[in-house]
Amino acid sequence: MTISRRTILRIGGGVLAGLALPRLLLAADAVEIRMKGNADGSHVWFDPMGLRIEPGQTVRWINLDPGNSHTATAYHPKIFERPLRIPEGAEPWNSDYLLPNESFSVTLTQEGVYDFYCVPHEHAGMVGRIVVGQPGRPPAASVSAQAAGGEPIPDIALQAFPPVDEIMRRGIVRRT
Ligand SMILES: [Cu+2]
Repeated sequence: MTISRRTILRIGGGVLAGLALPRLLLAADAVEIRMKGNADGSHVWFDPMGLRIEPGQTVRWINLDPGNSHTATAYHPKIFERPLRIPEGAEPWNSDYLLPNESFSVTLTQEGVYDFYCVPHEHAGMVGRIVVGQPGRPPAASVSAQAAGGEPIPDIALQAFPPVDEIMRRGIVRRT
């Protein structure tokens, strides 16, 4: 996995230190996930919130919400001690706060199901799921969603993840 971002880490850069080496990347073939919000900020979401890609493809999150900062953060014990919801052995990521029009990219090489969230809006259900290749078995989510220590995942977020089979069938799942 490679991690890149176009902007300097502003907040909490220490959290990322040691997790992965950022490098610049031309992500021309990246699949885009947009961070969106409505005008009064009462609804925020990832668009799409479910995505299927092939191993080695790059996902690029871009904040197209003029009124909010957002993050794309993997559920992983190494990042804020959250439950593991990406494949075992896969490197977790944390975009840190993206201001409007900032973006962040991750290349996912390992097959499986990757769940991520927005740090300030997880409690508003701002989560997403990426399926890479053919997931071998149900995501860690279904067996150990609350197994790790740290803050449990709120119900509104748990209910927002699109089902894996729907992502496999449709390729892209948008907020309804
Ligand atoms: Cu957000």
